[in-house]
Amino acid sequence: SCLPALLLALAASATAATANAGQPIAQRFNADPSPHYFTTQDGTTQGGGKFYLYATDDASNSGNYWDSTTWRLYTSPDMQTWTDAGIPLDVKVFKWARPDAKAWAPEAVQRNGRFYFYAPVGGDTIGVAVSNRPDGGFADARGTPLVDKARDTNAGDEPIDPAVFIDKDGQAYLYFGTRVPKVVKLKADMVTLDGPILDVAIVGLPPLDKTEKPDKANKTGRKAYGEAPFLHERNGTYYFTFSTGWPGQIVYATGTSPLGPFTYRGVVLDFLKISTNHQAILEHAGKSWLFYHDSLLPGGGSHRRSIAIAPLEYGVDGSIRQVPLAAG
Ligand code: FUB
Repeated sequence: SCLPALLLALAASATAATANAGQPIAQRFNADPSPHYFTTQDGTTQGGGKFYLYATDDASNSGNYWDSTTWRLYTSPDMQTWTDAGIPLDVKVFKWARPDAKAWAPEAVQRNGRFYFYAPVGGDTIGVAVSNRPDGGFADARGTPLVDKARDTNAGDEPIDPAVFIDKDGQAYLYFGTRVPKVVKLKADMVTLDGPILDVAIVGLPPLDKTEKPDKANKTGRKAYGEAPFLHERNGTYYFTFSTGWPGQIVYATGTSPLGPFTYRGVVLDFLKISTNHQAILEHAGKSWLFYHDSLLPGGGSHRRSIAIAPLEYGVDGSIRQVPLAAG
């Protein structure tokens, strides 16, 4: 049987990724990870799979602000070695965008034999582009924003940080927003909103502890939603993770529906030494991984971030164990 060899290979890959836990995955500044395992490169049913990691490109910003206008892609066969696959697209793909519109935290989805790229453009819109391949060839899927602060009721002050979750029944949900988390259903075409934009309710947020520095706008005395919404499901429980602000912890809340409400459960990742925190969770081959950004590359900082990966573990009650930060 090839099972022992397979188990050994799985154990070796888990050990290697664990050994690198929290360390930058590349020598280039990048942030806001959107990691995926796509089953093929070309969207057909042929061929093997690969990991794709889409990112905000901090290496091409001014160093003073998140003002890059291109996104960055990394690929990996095993999550240990990552290859810089260049620019999958830039904001110019969206003709309606201002040419200097900032390219912030991206999202990507493989569905319908195609690849969809969800792009916060300029802080007030989210665009969606589509391609037959994950690494390029993206074209604007609509010719108009998917979400537009000026057009859509309840889009909130800042429709950024898109994250898509597809439930077992095939229903897709788009999460986004700063300060107030938003959710809206997507039609099966993945490029059309299906119904109203709703606020995501998070209950049971705990009081700030004495050492916490709340966001200036947060007058509640409690932890609050800041940005970076992300939804994943495990054993029938829906986990909503997010950053609590600027600076922020990554925390999680759970519920019984992708629409919420979600009940606060605890901290996944503590404050970093930089202003933003932004996570994604990837489940693959029975293991879970936390992707986030930190500032551990030489010259790192709030606008010079680097993506890191760490194993994510659960207690028997479904609680997430807090991930230790790597020294640096
Ligand atoms: O990268 C620009 C912004 O910083 C993202 O949209 C936020 O999530 C924060 O990480």
